[in-house]
Amino acid sequence: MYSPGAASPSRRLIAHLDMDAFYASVELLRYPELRGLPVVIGGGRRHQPETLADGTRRFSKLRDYTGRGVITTSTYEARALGVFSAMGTMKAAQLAPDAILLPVDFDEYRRYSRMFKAAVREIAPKIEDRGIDEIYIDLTEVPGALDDAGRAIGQRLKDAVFAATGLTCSIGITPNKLLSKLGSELDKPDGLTLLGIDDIPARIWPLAARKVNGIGPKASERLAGLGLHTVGDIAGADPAFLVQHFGANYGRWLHDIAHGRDEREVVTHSEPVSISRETTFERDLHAVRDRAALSAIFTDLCVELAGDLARKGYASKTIGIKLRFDDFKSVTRDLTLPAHTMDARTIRRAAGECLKRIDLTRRLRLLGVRAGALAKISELVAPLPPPPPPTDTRVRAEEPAPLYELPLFAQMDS
Ligand code: DCP
Ligand code: MG
Repeated sequence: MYSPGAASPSRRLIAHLDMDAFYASVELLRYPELRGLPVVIGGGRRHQPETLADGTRRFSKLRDYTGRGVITTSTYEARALGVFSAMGTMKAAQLAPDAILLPVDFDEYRRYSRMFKAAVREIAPKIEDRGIDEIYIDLTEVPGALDDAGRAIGQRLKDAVFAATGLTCSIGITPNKLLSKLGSELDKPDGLTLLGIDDIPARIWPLAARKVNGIGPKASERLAGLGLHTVGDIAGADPAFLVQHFGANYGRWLHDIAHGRDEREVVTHSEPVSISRETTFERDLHAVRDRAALSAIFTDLCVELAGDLARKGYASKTIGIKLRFDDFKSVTRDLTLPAHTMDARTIRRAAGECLKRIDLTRRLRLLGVRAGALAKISELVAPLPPPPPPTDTRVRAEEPAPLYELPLFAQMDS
């Protein structure tokens, strides 16, 4: 249940640090000739740049892309053309046909992630890991940090990250996590934004409600329906009105955050129990009659889940699925693998094996895939085994397409 926290702690100084165009910026370190150009990250092995005889490199262009991939991120030059994270690569190709397409290299991004976090930790050890490219940092006890509302320490952190990685980041420094997270976005890229409680009306209230972590698409739509579009609109609403429309917990939370109140601590140790992806179909699907559609959705979920694991730096040993039928009954199955994995194909096979164990006569309304028994990749004793080769040699050169050709119900013995 939401409770705003009892006693207000004494003044805190919290930073939120987020790397700028992270995957793309890491790629630009090895391909500096691409600086200033629209570049998107989202290709596969076949989009690896080629080095020509004269030493120059030949890059893939978005216009040549065919497939079902999505963009992980884009440089700010590509964003100016309308190309953003999570956009289908084919769609991006229509908007920016001349943009350079590079393959995703999670290992390299994780390496840089560790480097920037280590650089920060040397200055301010109280860090909450929020994923591959963002952290919260509690600066309250860093000597001198409070003297100038965090400006000097903020600049020191940015300099240290740049010295360690050659990459820029954006930092928000405020009295709490909520405001810092919003603040770090206000002056991207390469920003340093300091906010106090007095800055809330001018800097926070104009922001769209959905910018707040915790106001998702559904909630922001509901808010908009009530005429509440910005954080300031929420701040001006009667708390009783918010409670009436959103329930006691969420309604009170909305009121508090709109006034910049957030007492959450910076949590230095926390491990997710599981990571999952699920989708509710537009219409109920049948395992046999809608086999092709279901198969593609199933594979998409596994690919997205593998991406989530990679981004968060985890590997999973237990893969599970969740189905909800047209009568709203749900069923789950899971399977423990011989070794940890973050490989989409291995996840897809295991999930397919789980699916075989469910009676599929009813239509389905929801399908989910879950990765449990997680281990930090950086802490695994044995290295991850290489993913198994595609079973069909005909399509071996065409990755990741073969994944989509896996049968709905996996043949584990193949
Ligand atoms: N990412 C992804 N899929 C998404 C969103 C992000 O794979 N839908 C990856 C690529 C990003 C990284 O996570 O580089 C960090 O995400 P951010 O949202 O911080 O985006 P960027 O760092 O790329 O850009 P920004 O400068 O806006 O922070
Ligand atoms: Mg970022």
